[in-house]
Amino acid sequence: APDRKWWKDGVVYQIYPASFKDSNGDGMGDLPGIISKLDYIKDLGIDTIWVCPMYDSPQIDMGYDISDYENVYPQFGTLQDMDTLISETHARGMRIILDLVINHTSDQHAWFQESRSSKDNPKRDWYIWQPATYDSSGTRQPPNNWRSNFGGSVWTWDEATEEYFLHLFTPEQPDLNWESSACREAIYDSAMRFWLAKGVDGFRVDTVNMYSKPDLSDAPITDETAEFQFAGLQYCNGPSMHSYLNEINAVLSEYGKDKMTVGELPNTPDPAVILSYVSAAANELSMVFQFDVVDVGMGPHKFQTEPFDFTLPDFKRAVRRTQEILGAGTGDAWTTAFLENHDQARSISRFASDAPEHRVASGKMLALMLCALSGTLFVYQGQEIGMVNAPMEWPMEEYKDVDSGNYYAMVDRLSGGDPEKLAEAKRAIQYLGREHARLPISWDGGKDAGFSDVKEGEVGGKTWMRVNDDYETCNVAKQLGDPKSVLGYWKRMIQLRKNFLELLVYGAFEVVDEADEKTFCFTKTWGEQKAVVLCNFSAETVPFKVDEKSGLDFDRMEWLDSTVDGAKGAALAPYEGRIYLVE
Ligand code: TEU
Repeated sequence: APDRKWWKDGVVYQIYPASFKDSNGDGMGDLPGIISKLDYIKDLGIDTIWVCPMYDSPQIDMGYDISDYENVYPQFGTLQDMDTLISETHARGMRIILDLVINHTSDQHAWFQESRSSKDNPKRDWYIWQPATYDSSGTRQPPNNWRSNFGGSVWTWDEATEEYFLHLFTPEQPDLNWESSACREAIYDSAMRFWLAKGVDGFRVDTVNMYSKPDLSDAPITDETAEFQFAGLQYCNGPSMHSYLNEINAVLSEYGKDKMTVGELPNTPDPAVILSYVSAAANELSMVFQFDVVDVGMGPHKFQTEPFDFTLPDFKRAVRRTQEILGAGTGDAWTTAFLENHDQARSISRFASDAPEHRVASGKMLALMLCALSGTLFVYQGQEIGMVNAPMEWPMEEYKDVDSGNYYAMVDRLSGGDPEKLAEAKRAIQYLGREHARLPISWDGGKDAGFSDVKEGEVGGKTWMRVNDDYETCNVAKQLGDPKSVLGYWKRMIQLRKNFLELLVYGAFEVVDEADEKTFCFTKTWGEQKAVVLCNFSAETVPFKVDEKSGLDFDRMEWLDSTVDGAKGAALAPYEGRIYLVE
């Protein structure tokens, strides 16, 4: 029998508060909005919700810049709303995890305000300060050549105290100095204990491998033409990470043995390093998000690449790498399965087809694939109804994220406004921008897509992000109660996953047709049980060849489900998915 845990068995639903449901007509989602949809989430078959940052914040990076861990962003609601959200979630038999963003704070956080106030402030060393260096011409230079995750240098000069501070993300997100034990204790109290005491069941831990970065020397030059260099291998997985995580676990264990953590693990391709966090022996994080699948085909900068510059075999290999964490090396680790989150374009647009005639089929096929993968399954809001990217025609003004904006501005500056280069940058953003996941949820075909009922005159009379153009055809109300819809299919597949829990959640994964450019066939095995999953990632009908490729015997396969009503024949329809049990 598998070593079952609630956080392994259960399906997690990720909520992005700004875009989920607006209850008060100010154009932005809020906590009462989330509470009003808990029954909907429960009905989908969800066990756990993950709520993205709802803390007080200037919203430079949409809440990942926290100015007060112990308060709620007023447009989202109040602390009392959080208490209600936690108790209402638990009342429905679900769990709730929050985002733990502790690599950095907002520059508006009281800690940073103190830290920057003078060089001898007791909190000076709660952030990472460095003196200037000067080049041969006497020009001031940042302490190293690192590139921020959102472009530009990771260093910003502070005029008042004449030193640079480090920020791996925007300048408004200064990095905390984890080497200070006083700083660490403050983080544990404010960001963790405060919420654990309120009963949250765990955390999604933002950029969990970036806290330890003692080596601030220059990164190797990997791009001769770039102003700053990729330094991810230097600031990720530093030497003190494991001792910090042991401290974090000690805090969690003050609140029982059952708390879960899922950490974001960027820039970590080496399975041995992944296992050093998630193997049962290490026991530092319950599981991690690895980015192999969502980064498939991306170049050194995610926007500097043809978005469809990957083949299906690349995608399959990436899925295999994340699935193999489960059994890699010791066989005692745990993994995650996901295709979307608030930092990604929509999966139908990226990995299948969002053409109107293929959207529904694609959404169901990806649902089937995901529900058959091992590890904890994460579904991102809107994925369950098959929401797709914003239309290509939308102008740049609709793109409001700092990641896209900075990239576009950089291309503009470096190319001297070259229209061809700008068009290329825009196209990349239209494929890969984080905004696509941040469009309001289309709840129905009415005003503001049922997401909001924006009051005239307020907030410009508009939702904070424009609703997707297709909200009249693709929305929750239309799909509720329709078993043929993407939503209906997700419900059925989540149920199937639960009915074959050991096989589908805990089973061993194997790719059958790695080289095939059109189909993705894989098997799942648990003891004597075996399932075969077939997905057609092409717009063509593909003959059903599972026998030849896998050595599996079609006559001994029991049909379980297809995304195409009752399809059992010898060919897969465009974007069809199918699952069989092998007897
Ligand atoms: O993202 C961490 C991260 O690695 C990002 O660089 C991510 O790869 C990028 O957004 C892709 O474009 C987390 C959060 O998920 C993200 O929303 C935050 O902006 C970031 O941390 C900073 O807190």
